[in-house]
Amino acid sequence: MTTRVNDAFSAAELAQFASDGYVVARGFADHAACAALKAVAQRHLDAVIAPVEYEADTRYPGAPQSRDAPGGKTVRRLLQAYARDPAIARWAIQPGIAARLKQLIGPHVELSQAHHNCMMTKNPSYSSITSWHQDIRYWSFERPELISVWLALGREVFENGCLLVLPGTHTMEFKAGQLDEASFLRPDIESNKPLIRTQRRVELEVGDMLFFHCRLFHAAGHNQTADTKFSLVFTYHAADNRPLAGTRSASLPEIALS
Ligand SMILES: O=C(O)CCC(=O)C(=O)O
Repeated sequence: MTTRVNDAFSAAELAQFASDGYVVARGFADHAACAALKAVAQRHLDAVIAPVEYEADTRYPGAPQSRDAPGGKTVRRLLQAYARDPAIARWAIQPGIAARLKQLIGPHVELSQAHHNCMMTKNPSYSSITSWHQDIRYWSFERPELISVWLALGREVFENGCLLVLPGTHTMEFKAGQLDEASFLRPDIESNKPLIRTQRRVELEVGDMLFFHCRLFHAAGHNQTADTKFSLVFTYHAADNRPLAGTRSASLPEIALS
């Protein structure tokens, strides 16, 4: 697996993560590595290899009402990516990712198999909108300090539903009334509107990798292009930040990075 020679964030990149809650490692993976991972994903998508999440399962705005509705069985995520293929597993725990995560969360890093751990497959014909949310809302760890790493296997732009982020929200406090019953940020509330206007598009080229904090509010739109958008996403935490016993976060063994 070839990654860029400089396997560390610069001081400026670390400062950006601290203030904005995200940073992009541009050109992290070479095109051949991305093509190989995408070929695995395409094979699993074509054969609908379980476990998968269908568009209908998301219940997001614009999603088909049921698996039997038109487009209901469009695959939105190939789940359990780490266990799907040795090439994907090698990708997830490679030294270049470990080195950067150690800079961000400390010397001992683990991958959570319970969260993200998926290949996103945003389909051009049927893709729903993901509203503003923090990933931590359904995760249960001793500390809300996890980082997700999002690899673009193709170009990600507004038109195919790239991620949108609200910079700095990973350190802000929110009142219950600002969120709906599913903990999405309410766009209809006056006090949320200035914050939502601060949104930035995280547009990525093939091989770019986004690192983002689990408290960072983010969203994404439809894929309005002709091609499926493939993104490989894993979540990591410090080894001393344990998943809480009995919760979904503790349902699968952690994978230690060396
Ligand atoms: O629709 C997307 O690509 C965004 C997915 C996302 O935000 C998530 O899974 O947390």
